[in-house]
Amino acid sequence: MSRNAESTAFRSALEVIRAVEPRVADAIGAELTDQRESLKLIASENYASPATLLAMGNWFSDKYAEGTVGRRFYAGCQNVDTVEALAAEHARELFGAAHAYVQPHSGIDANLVAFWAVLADRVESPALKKAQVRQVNDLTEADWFALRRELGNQRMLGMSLDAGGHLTHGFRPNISGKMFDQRSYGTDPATGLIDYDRVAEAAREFKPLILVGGYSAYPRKVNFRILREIADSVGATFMVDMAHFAGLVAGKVFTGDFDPVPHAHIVTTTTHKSLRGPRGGMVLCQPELADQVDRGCPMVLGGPLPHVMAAKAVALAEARRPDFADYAQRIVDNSQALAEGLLRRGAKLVTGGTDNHLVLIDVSGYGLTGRQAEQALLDSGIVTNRNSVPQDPNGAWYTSGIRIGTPALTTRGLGTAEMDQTAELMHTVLTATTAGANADGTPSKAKYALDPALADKIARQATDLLTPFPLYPAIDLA
Ligand code: DSN
Repeated sequence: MSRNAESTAFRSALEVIRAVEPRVADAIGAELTDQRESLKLIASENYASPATLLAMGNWFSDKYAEGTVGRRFYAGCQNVDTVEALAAEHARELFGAAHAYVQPHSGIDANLVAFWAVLADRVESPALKKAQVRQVNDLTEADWFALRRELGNQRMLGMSLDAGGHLTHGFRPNISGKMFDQRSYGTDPATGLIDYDRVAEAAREFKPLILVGGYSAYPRKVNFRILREIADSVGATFMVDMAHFAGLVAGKVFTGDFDPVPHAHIVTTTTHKSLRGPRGGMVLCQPELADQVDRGCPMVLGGPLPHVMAAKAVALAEARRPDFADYAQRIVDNSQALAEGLLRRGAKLVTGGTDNHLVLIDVSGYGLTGRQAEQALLDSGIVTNRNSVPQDPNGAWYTSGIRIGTPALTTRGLGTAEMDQTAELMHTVLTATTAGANADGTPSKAKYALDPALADKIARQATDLLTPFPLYPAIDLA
């Protein structure tokens, strides 16, 4: 394929769009410029390949395909069957999973599918059994009442939000926190690490139906063998949400006890973070949960997105190539180099470092809230996001942390030397930023002061750092 093919494809697409609504074409072009120019350190973002992006922009988007491969509620799904089956096959092979379901539109959707599957599999209910075999019309009012009471009174144990857990693991701003009676396990206040004895103790006391492993802001490996043993000891189903680190599992950086797939009954993920695919979700599971998982649509999901499943198939095929393992290892090398660069300059890091793709800086060490730090860094061309730290005194809105990650910059080709320079830029901004005050003189958690000339200088240095590593080098829209 000529390098020109990518430019031609995207230029032509924009020309077609521009003829209808030029402002959309302009926004798409502007987004490429912004992404090219900013130092993207958001731990959950990446850059999908041109092939993955192009697989989404076509007439697969026009097709309804409720149901699953070979068992659809619509006619004419033979080509959707092809891409869905391919994506599932690549997923099973890549992760060594017994079953893969590639329809979820996002990580939240994937988790909802998993919750449904576990409830349906585990909750003993004659009414549910009737509903499963589609004798829905035979259900009495008393059956419906029993069904709602039984499904709605189950327990979930997951990692606490401020220790790095995710909203969908039973927290109130998400439906999971309203569906389940939830309790969480935190981390050891001294080390910031998961204390598996405490998890076991909480499981013994609480007896959850589902034990959830996985995180969105924990900078360390998790021992899934131990969590499975804990789940087994209390009869819980063990679910892992590997959305953040799926790329590290795919690239065999996390193996053995640290690979969730052989240990969990059910694993959920997004496809767009370290896995570097299109925006979407996926569920992997043991054979006994497969039937329930495949009911995801229409049980909890809207119609599948065949164009995105096509892109998942492309991205998963890419992740099966040997160079993806090299990419995954470089993500972690870069993350550790970034952590070391920050530590050497005096930053305070949750757990004192990292062994995955992310680093969590406790910016209270700079006298700032997460919100002040996030904005000051953004002013300086460095895109990060604020995040709670364990026992965060500033809550989930202002926070005391900045979460950074290396999947995106690693895709661009930056290496450990550039990570050290990134640490220098971040430390310079954070040191030069001061917390502001409210009109009445009380300390503000949002206002801050940073010399605009310094912010501009850092932004220029960030752009210079990126210049040798062009994003989508083969794409020229000019
Ligand atoms: N929004 C994702 C993240 O940034 O971690 C998870 O939902």
